[in-house]
Amino acid sequence: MAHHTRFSLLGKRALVTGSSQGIGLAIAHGLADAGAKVILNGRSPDKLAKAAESFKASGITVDTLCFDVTEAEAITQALKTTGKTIDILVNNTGIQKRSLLVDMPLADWKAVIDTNLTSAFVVTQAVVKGMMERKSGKIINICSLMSELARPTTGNYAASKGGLKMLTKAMCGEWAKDNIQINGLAPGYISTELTQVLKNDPKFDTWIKGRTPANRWGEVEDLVGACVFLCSPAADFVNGQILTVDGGLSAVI
Ligand code: NAP
Ligand code: GCO
Repeated sequence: MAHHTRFSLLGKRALVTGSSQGIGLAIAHGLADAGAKVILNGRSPDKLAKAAESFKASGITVDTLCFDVTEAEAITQALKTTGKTIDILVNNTGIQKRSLLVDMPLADWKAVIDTNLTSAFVVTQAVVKGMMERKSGKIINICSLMSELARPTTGNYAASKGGLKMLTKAMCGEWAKDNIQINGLAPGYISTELTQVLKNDPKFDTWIKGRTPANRWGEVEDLVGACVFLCSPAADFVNGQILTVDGGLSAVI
């Protein structure tokens, strides 16, 4: 296979959940640049329209599907409406509701688990049957450094990302035989709206830059190459793995 086709996504259609901003939007751009037709997702039509505009400079037209990943009916309805084949699914949507476990409202626990973990199960269940019929598919679950390491006030989030790591392996166990590759991408600390509150805290900002061997926050672009690789033919024999992109943070103490 020629090198330029090994990493090509030409002829593939990708749905990236939670791609109206941040990591999801950067991944969507990367998949489009590699040749995929892209469907953006989020809960806000205005944010999705703005995100779609950002592709126009490259002459790329993207589709959008506006649904809340915690609403199973909305997911099924949206995918039925589009009727388009999904070859690549990136389960990217994730939120934080930070507080110590001892005082954490049950609603905050449920919201994070539903958005970060259950949604991957529900959206994937709506997409994978087509992949099984076609004997082909790529699923990327956006895990986290917190699939392995916890930090006080993020117990709900760490549990959701640890669960997503194991769901990735479970999906591999059931669908690798159908030529579907399911892998996780685990970012370290990346500068987005989700972490803005941390970056704005001089103490935390200094700590994380010192704790990360690369001595910097990650940028959303730092994740794109790894995601394109996992979505490409180059990764057809990679399955059930979690690829960590964290500037070395999880490798050293
Ligand atoms: P972000 O900037 O807050 O973006 C989150 C995206 O998810 C937005 O597009 C948001 O759009 C969408 N979203 C939120 N709730 C949704 C829902 N219920 N249904 C559909 N879309 C929803 O966050 P990010 O930093 O890019 O994070 C993206 C993923 O990377 C998450 O899974 C996160 O856990 C993971 N991650 C982030 C970091 C980091 O340091 N930033 C590190 C490791 C892993 P709307 O609000 O318009 O719906
Ligand atoms: C936090 C952060 C982390 C990052 C990321 C690290 O509160 O410590 O939000 O959870 O978002 O998941 O990989």
